[in-house]
Amino acid sequence: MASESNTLQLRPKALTIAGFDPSAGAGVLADVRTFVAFGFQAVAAITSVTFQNTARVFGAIHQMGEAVRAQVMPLLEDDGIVCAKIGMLPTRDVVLEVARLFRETNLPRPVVDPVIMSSSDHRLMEESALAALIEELLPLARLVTPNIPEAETLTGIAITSEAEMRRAAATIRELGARAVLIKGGHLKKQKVEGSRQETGTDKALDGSDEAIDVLDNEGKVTVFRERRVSGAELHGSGCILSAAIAAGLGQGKTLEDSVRAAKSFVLEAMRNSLREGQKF
Ligand code: PXL
Repeated sequence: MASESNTLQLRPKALTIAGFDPSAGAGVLADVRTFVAFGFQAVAAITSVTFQNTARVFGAIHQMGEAVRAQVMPLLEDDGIVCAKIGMLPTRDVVLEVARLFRETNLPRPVVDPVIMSSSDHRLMEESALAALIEELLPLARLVTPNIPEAETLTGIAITSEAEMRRAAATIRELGARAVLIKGGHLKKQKVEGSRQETGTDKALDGSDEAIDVLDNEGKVTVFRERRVSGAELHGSGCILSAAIAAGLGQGKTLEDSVRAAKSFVLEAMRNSLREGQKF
């Protein structure tokens, strides 16, 4: 066991810049778990200390942008960071500092998970931070991974169908992102318009039992279809997905293959997850 931890520094590093969730379902702890599972040494900078358990968020104390920058700069002297993801960015100040870090250093282009609300509906990003994220960070991202409510906030498009997911993805690319993955897990109980599946058959789909993710990679669209995992809205699944995609990119996979591998990793995590608030 000791040799395991002693060899960590020989591994390539994956960086997360995200919030701290003490219950470990989401945020930095979920990212670190994911990076380690993909064979990376995880390094991290914390943007906000949140107070929460598996059921809900009680509050948060946000870091200053300067403190986030001060956490990352020494890591750069160590070298070896091959991939990065960005999660919760609570304030405009933090967004601007994080954007500056990626603009002014040779950090790899990050996967950006635009965390706005917790699944228990607690606001994790101040309103004024959103415009800064769009203007300053999206153009620096390799991929941005909004869920449906986040994609609606970013675009102003009400999303109730696969066609609208595609339109929103194109709109977010027009805002400056190179690639967009819209996660359709929140597209519920609406008719999802039939269109060409990866397998090539046209089919009308009921959004309540099929989850659709739309990837628009510089205009090349891939639609991922999955049977919805019953009852499960795994707290932190968005964090795990974006960390796993970053890890895939760090392993040299294409974006499409990284998303595919990340989705099966998250599905496995969901199958093994505890239900919200569950006690042993
Ligand atoms: O799942 C979104 C999320 C991301 N990051 C942190 C969180 C949450 C949700 O609660 O707490 C730190």
